Amino acid sequence: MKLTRSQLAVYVITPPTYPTGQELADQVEQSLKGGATIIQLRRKGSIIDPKDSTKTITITPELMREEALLIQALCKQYNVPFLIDDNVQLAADIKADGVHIGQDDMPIAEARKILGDDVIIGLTANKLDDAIRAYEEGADYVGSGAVFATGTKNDATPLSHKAFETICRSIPIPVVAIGGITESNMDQLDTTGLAGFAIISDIFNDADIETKTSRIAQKANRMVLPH
Ligand code: TZP
Ligand code: MG
Repeated sequence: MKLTRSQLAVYVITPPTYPTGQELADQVEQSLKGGATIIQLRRKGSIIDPKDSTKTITITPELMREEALLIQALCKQYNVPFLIDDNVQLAADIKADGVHIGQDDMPIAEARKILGDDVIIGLTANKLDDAIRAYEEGADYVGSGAVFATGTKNDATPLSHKAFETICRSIPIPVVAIGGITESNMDQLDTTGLAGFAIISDIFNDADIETKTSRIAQKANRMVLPH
């Protein structure tokens, strides 16, 4: 099977900030040591230079590819799937395990044609009808949120607990929660039927990424038993 529910439990997404390259890969490795069960490389445009906040570093295709290859090698070592956000062509070129695409990105059918049946395709679906369509069109899992307020994605629309639970219970493919999830609030999603927790800032803002991830993994693994 290309993706099991338990592989989605601790879904770690790279931050839209510094660092880049090897330093980013080192941080991702800390999360893998702590128990990340799947990794998504997510890069958007440019990021702020930590040495000078008035400057930005552009995420060029070359840098993105370099980061993808570094993180892919780590994921192989830790035996967890490696996904790329948005960039279906890069995923195909380097034979990533999967992609995560949004409602405004490439349609699933087109991504499937490029990637083939063995590659994981995850879709963002924040509305019930989008989630049902994602399932019908062949997505392997759905990401839904924002389940809590988040400062990481400006346009993330908040989803009520009930609406999130309804999505989880209405489709046979796994649903991952995203948006504002922390070690302290993740318990609130217990009993929704979710498959996993997708997290950026609570993990990468911590000085000890490995220990933070392992506490999250302990909680997640108690809550997201396959059913
Ligand atoms: N999609 C919906 S909310 C979000 C994304 C990518 C950001 C999640 O980041 P954080 O820091 O875990 O809230
Ligand atoms: Mg996208």
